[in-house]
Amino acid sequence: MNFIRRTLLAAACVASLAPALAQAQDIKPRLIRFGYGLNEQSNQGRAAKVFADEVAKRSGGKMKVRAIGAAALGPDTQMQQALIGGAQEMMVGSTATLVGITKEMALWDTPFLFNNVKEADAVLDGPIGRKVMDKLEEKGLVGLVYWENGFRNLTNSKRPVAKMEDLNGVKLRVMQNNVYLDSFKLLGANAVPLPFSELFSALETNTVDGQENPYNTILSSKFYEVQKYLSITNHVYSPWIVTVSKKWWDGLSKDEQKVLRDAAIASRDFERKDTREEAAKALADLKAKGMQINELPPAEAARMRDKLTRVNASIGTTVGMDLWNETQAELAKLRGG
Ligand code: TK8
Repeated sequence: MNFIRRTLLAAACVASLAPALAQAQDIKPRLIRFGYGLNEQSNQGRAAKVFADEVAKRSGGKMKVRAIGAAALGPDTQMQQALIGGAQEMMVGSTATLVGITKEMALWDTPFLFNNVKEADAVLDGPIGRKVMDKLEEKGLVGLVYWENGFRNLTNSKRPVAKMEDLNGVKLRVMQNNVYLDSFKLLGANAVPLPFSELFSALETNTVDGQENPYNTILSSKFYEVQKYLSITNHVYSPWIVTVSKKWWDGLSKDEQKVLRDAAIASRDFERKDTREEAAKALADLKAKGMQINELPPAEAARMRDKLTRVNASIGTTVGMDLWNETQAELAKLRGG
């Protein structure tokens, strides 16, 4: 008798506790507009969907992410302003377009900063990546995680680029960022800053001859339809960053913020894996689509690298020498130096 009573009591306790626990989570119905620049079929689009699913799952369906791609909410720079003003909740975009807001982001524009994705993950997810991300807060943005855009490579419609001089007179679209502008001017190209959303039509109408982006983007944005030559330069590793409007974020409960942080980490882990799998196959896909692909001879790659070290000095000044030196020291450590 005693045993049965105790069992019933325990069962009743558990039953009354379960809803109490769910309610203990301070989560309100929320609609989150999450903007991005690439199309739904891209690695960015796939990861945005994973983020939306993770937020729904972790909030018991109360927080709803509406992922809006193809720059339908505007190019990166416009969305950043919407986040700062509180008119949009979230976005993912290039760190390069944030440099005008937070100069420390220029660190990630350093040509040849990372030798491989292992180094990129270690620095971006470590204290240096965190420090740079936290700088956004004084400007009205909260950074959650870095996604992988990837190592950037050069395409154009004029000729294969096998040496620096081949860039002479090539009208090359670059991101809206001085490091990119200076880098490609130094290499001899006629660099033109343009938002990504205008890039396909600029290539199609020959307003520009070329551009540079990771294989994944060349594939998902169908640049192969309007670009003949792909030169493997891997000149810089480009991250994306998931950001939140600080105005909006500050009004969320701790539980709601945790849902977004955890979902962002899950989306990052999915995104990097997915991006790397796609990148590993992309070159063959691009070849099959008719692109002519060439590698730079090592001596030419070294010449470009040397030329670009001039940009490094100005990046150091822009981001601050302390941050620059800390990054170099961290990389030396990672490389076993
Ligand atoms: C997408 C961009 C893109 C970037 C660029 O919005 O602009 O070339 O590589 O990924 O952020």
